[in-house]
Amino acid sequence: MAVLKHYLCAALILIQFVPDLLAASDSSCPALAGVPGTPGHNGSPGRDGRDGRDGFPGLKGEKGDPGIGAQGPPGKMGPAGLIGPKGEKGNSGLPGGDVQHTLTADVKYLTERLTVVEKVLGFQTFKKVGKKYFVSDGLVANFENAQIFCSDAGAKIALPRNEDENKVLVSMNNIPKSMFIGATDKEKEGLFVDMDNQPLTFTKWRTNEPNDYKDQEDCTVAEITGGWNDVPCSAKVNVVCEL
Ligand code: GN1
Ligand code: CA
Ligand code: CA
Repeated sequence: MAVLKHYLCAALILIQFVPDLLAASDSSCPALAGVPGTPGHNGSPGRDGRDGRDGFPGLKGEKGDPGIGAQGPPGKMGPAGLIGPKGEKGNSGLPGGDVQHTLTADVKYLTERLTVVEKVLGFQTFKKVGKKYFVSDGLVANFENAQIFCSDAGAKIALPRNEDENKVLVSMNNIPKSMFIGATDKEKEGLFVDMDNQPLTFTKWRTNEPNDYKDQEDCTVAEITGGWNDVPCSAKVNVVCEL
């Protein structure tokens, strides 16, 4: 019965807008907390606060998020800085005289080589071996005319100074299968020298040569086999010059 009474009182409280019912049952309900009233209206705003005191900045804010725009163009060049300290002394260069000397020597060498090459290009055939060129216009003549021909061309009659040169020279042989070389024993029989009267530093005499056949052979030929033979200077053979 007491439980039922409690429920009834609770129902009466909920329908408090019926004050008579609430009053009639008030004397017989147990004490219960009242329902809160509705909140009151806000009061009027207070007065503005005082400014903060200088020298006491507020707390630092949080770091902002990175920007999302593209990188801008480089800024203008800054102004020149102060002049720095004096640098160390540089290495000494080549003396001017040495540079001049080297250049002069180079020009001289190149000029000489160009002169040689231009002469070579004036011949019908030529072969190079080392720095030497053997040249020919297909002339067949005696030794005297061979010398004149080569001299007129600004060259010398061919004289191989080593095996390589000898091979290249005889490879230019044609009919009559031999060519004069610049070696004679005109001055002293049996002593062959070059056109500057210097002893030969390379020879390729055939077996039993030089034999001064019939005491009439003071000039020399290189035969197609590569061997050398002394012959009369009046013989007519191929003429090859060297540059
Ligand atoms: C040649 O061809 P012959 O025998 O007359 C040559 C000589 C050689 C000789 C060797 C102009 O004389 O120089 O010593 O063969 N003459 C000529 O047998 O080439
Ligand atoms: Ca001789
Ligand atoms: Ca001979």
